[in-house]
Amino acid sequence: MYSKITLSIGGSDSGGGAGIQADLKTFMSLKVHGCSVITCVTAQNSLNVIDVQPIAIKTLNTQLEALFADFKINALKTGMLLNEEIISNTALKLSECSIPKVIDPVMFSRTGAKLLEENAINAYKKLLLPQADITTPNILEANLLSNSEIKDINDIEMAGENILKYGCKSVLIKGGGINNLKGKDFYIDNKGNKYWLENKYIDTNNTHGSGCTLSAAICSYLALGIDLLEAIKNAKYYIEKSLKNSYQVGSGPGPLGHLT
Ligand code: PXL
Repeated sequence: MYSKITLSIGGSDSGGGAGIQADLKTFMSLKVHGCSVITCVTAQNSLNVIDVQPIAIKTLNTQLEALFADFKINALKTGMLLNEEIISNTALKLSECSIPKVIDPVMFSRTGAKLLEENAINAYKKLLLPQADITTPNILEANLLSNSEIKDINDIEMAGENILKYGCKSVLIKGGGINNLKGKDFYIDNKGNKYWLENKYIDTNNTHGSGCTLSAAICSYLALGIDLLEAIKNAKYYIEKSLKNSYQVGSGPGPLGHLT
């Protein structure tokens, strides 16, 4: 128990539903030891993101250096990286370690709140996607990474192929942003495999942090030594259970219930 170590590099959600807070809850629930490197601090509740402040680059780097100097990290994920400078510094540090990397290209929350500066998308394409074992965009993020306007299943498959060209080993496009694709995600990898992965759709408004939780769960299962496709299937089932346990705290969408 807790013999494997995971790392989340991302933003703090003061509301406790997404970001680093969701990741640490996921790590604990899946029985790995979670470390965190904070990239930015959001001031948000269940209704709004009110403010975002980046962490100083020196502080970003010293957090990463402290961890890599001592812990044997088994797998890592990135979440909200906010701007080009944070992406390029993170990418440089990550290029020095060869552990499984889950890149959640956080640009928009599922509800459409903007979480990445516009000029930073190229930095994702050039610096982080080539290092990804898997990247997990939602529909809005897949649109930006593939210059498309996804409307249906065919568009998703095309977008997956285009995102793969940036050098990531695999892509999981989350269908949840499209009405008849809830619970369905498209997986494609650089070995020619393509699958639609489907779970039971859980009808709840309390989905805040579901993207963060999915990538943190994939990261946990990879740290535990499970193969990528199995790790994704396990993570999707974990999301299904956490959505069943989700709850409302403020007057907007509530978080997942991570203890399953
Ligand atoms: O769900 C993406 C996300 C990631 N990181 C932080 C967030 C959010 C969404 O609100 O707040 C810190």
